[in-house]
Amino acid sequence: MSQENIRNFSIIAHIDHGKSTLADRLLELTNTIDKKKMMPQFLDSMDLEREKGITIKLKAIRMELDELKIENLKLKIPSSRYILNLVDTPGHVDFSYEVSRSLAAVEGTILLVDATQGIQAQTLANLELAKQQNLKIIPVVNKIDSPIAKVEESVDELANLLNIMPEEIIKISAKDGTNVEQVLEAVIKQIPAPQESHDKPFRALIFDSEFDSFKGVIAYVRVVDGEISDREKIELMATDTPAEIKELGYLNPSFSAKEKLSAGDIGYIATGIKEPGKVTAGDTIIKLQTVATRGSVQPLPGYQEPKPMVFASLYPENPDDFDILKVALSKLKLNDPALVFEQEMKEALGRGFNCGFLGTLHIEIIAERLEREFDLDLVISTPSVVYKVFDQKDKEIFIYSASDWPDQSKIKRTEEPWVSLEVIAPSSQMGKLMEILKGLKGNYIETNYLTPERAIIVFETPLRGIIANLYDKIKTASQGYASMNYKMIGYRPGKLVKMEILIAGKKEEAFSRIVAEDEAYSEGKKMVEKLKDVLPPQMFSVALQAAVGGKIIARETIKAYMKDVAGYLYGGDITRKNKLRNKQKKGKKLMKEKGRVNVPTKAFLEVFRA
Ligand SMILES: Nc1nc2c(ncn2[C@@H]2O[C@H](COP(=O)(O)OP(=O)(O)OP(=O)(O)O)[C@@H](O)[C@H]2O)c(=O)[nH]1
Ligand SMILES: [Mg+2]
Repeated sequence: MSQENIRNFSIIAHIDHGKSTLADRLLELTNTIDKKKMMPQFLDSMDLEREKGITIKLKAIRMELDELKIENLKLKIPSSRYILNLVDTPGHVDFSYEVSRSLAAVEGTILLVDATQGIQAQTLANLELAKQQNLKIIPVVNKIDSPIAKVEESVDELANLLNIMPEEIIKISAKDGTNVEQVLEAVIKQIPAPQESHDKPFRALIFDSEFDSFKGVIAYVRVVDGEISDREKIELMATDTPAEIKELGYLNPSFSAKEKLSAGDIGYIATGIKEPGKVTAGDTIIKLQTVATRGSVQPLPGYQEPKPMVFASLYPENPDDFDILKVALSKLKLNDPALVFEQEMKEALGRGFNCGFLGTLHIEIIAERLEREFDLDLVISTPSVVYKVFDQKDKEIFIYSASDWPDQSKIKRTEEPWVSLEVIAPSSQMGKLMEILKGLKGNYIETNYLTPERAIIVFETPLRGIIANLYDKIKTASQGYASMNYKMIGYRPGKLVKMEILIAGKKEEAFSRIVAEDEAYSEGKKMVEKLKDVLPPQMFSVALQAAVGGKIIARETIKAYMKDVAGYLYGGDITRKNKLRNKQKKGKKLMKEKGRVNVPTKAFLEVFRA
């Protein structure tokens, strides 16, 4: 097929504005998925995505339109065959790197705004990303079927933002399908076809990848120039890795093997490479070069490295699982290149990794994926930003994890990262939100108005306060109508101390966190109360304490409980019951001696979410 008839596009929006639901309707209109297999948010294929009701991963899928479908749908476009490559993207801010990688693979994007919500923080942030790529933008207002939709208001807001006429905005219901044909028409009419470049040497951009134990690393690619067949040898430019293609083809939605991929196509290449670290998002795949051709093909621009905002340490609960965790992280990184990790060693915890994430939801998702996909039980430290500590000689040290915090006597002064925070909200909710923002101890900067009804509050504040669940607080206070975004602005002085948690008298390093000196007492109290809630009942009573510089500042106790392990063995064999009870007694004694309380991964996640 000629490149003229290919359209590559993504759907971008704030979280929950209906991207995946619109994708469903497009898949249906183009008969891409068998009706029997169709289900809501079809492209959210990960269990975690379905459970949480959010998209986590970008997802590419190829759709086809032919003359017959065009006639049946009465589409006002030239009758022909078209290939439509759609990339669905996540809306949550923690997964914005997925969005930026998707945008580099396409020529245009649908910008969706939920009419019940209006423009939100990630509408603006993702629009900015699309503009940087010079993409054609198709503005669409969704959820017009909803009784609480403010359709005309949302249309005006969006027209204002894009500086276009309101008539240019398509009004749809992705849920019931109203006007979705118009979106399809706009994609074909307005989004430019990929530029003709068949004759150039083959170059493909890796925008995503995953590990397959049989086919090795599978790279998801956008072919930029030339073409490649399924029997050819390739090389990955960044890591200088040669490979022999095992298979290539399209995604619709499973792997559909083909003989070749050509310029303009979006598809996959199974590389056979077994070392996950050799394949990186943003790298360029070219044909294996000869001595004569080496150096003649230039790499594609690739991606800007994502900047991790929060750091947390991950340790396997069972130290023997360290190697499994190591492999798991590198396999996961293929599928989530925003994750960064570095090996570390802690006295109390053994060998583990200090990992960088884009936000706390990102940590939660990675932890859950490690548990589910690799069957690992983890110990996760409380997430932290990167602090700067100056020693008595005023030498600066970067601190990535609370457990590296020096003894207070060695510290001359401390600094922490600040961000510029933007909260977008209906003007009527400004009061409530200002209350929350004031609690952050930052500086109010200004309020700007998108429209008379919708304002953007700008605040400067320590990043520390944002990762402590500001997102949820803002959502709750505004019944979901406000949203936020933030940018790093640099380091500023702050009086910080390390707070430690003792469980049954023993320091649990993973719960240590850095807090502002004047908040240590309230933070400590909050933390032991939360721990009391989330720790599973123990067989002996357990003291929970918070301490700063060795001084206890808060305390709670979990009362002992007696579990009858033999209770379920009703009737019959009394000797078996006694045996079990004796075993329990022994276990209890052992645990008491060790003074260890088993803290499940879920409890770590619950505590840092508090
Ligand atoms: N009433 C109504 N609800 C809709 C419409 N489109 C989507 N929804 C609902 O909005 C919610 C979010 O839809 P999704 O399609 O998952 O939104 P998304 O933008 O893909 O969300 P993320 O990928 O997590 O950012 C779901 O409950 C949908 O059923 C619509 O046109 N009308
Ligand atoms: Mg989605």
